[in-house]
Amino acid sequence: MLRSCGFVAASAARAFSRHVNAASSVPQRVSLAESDHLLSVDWKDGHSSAYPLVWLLDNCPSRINSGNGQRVGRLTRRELRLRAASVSLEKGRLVVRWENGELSVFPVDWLRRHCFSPTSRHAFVSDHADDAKLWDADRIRRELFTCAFADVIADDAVLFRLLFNLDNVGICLIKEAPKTEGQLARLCARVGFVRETHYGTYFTVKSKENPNNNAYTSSALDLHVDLPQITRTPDFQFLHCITQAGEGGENCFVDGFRVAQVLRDKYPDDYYLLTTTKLQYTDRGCEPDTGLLFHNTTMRCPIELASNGDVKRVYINNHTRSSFIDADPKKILRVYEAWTRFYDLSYEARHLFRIKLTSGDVICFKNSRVLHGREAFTGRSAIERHLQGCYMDEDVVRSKLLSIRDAVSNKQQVDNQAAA
Ligand code: OGA
Ligand code: NM2
Ligand code: ZN
Repeated sequence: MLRSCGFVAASAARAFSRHVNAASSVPQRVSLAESDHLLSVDWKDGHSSAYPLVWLLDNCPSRINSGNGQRVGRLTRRELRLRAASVSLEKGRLVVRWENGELSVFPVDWLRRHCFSPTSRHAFVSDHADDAKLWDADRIRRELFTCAFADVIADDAVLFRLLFNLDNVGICLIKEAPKTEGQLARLCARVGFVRETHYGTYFTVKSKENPNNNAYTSSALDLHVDLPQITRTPDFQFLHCITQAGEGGENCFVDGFRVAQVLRDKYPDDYYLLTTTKLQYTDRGCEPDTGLLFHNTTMRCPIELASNGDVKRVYINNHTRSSFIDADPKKILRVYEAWTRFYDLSYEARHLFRIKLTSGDVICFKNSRVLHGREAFTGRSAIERHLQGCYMDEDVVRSKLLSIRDAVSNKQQVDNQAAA
């Protein structure tokens, strides 16, 4: 039996749901601030929340289809300034009687979860791997979430922890999968569905004749993310090792967000260049199995920032980077310096996590954040080494996470009580 560990182990489910403790969802006082069209709630833990009246009316449970959670109808202009005739706390619920006679009843824990305070809003919108979960080689060697394939297939709690770590840490290892093609399909069916690309729903990574991609040779692959040359670059990648090379074929992984952070702190000018200069990525060829011709090209910054300045994605791939650089010729040398600096930092031993997959391993990683590479393989290995790969979108992964979160968390609480 494989012992699974990780950044977030037994308490993953609990930690994942934004924590609202008992005292925080007990309201002590509600009041109206008519002039601001606000309703205030003072909570037992000392926190106060202000809710816009128009927002309460918009979110009145009677205006939401309780079966599917979707909003029915929409606010009219006349309703925007509708006043509340009275507000009260009744049986642990907030009751608003509106001037037009309508009544809205809100569960108080729902209100607390939807508080407009900056921290609460941040928790809603933040899509960034928080700094605490960035990793270097030592940390990921110690804490890589590892589990058995059969457990992922059979047990929602293991699947939850796998996906949680995948989403938040960016890399996980599944061991002991059967050593045949088709296992990724079983894994992906557990999560949702696969992201297809022109390389096929599932692609075979082998040394091939007339390779239409450097991945399909026995040469080394520089650290990269897959497919920055298509606009919707896949979010997650799964590689199932069916046969490993005797000699060579090791993989390496780097937390691209961590490297971007170091670059920002130590070489801000390089960071500025990589976050503002658009490079071209191109992929042109034909898929032998289907005869499908493809020609994709993008222009994008190697480090993509969110509107709040957080790193959102990295698009680093020296194999598919093509010729065009959208910059003044006098600046081009500096762009190459910055690009090279990102690679040099990535290849530093402190950042580089090396692992030789063995037959039956499935390595899962966030293609938007984690760079991967491989060493060359030779001799008989050049014929034998065989991986199967596929991609998945973040919506699919997050959807599964949220769908099983409550059940996993409830079951864990019941198990904990039974064990106590
Ligand atoms: C790829 C790739 C890694 C490997 O196919 O894009 O990075 O180990 N392969 O062959
Ligand atoms: N493969 C493995 O972006 C790339 O070209 C990486 C993708 C061929 C699907 C390789
Ligand atoms: Zn790759």
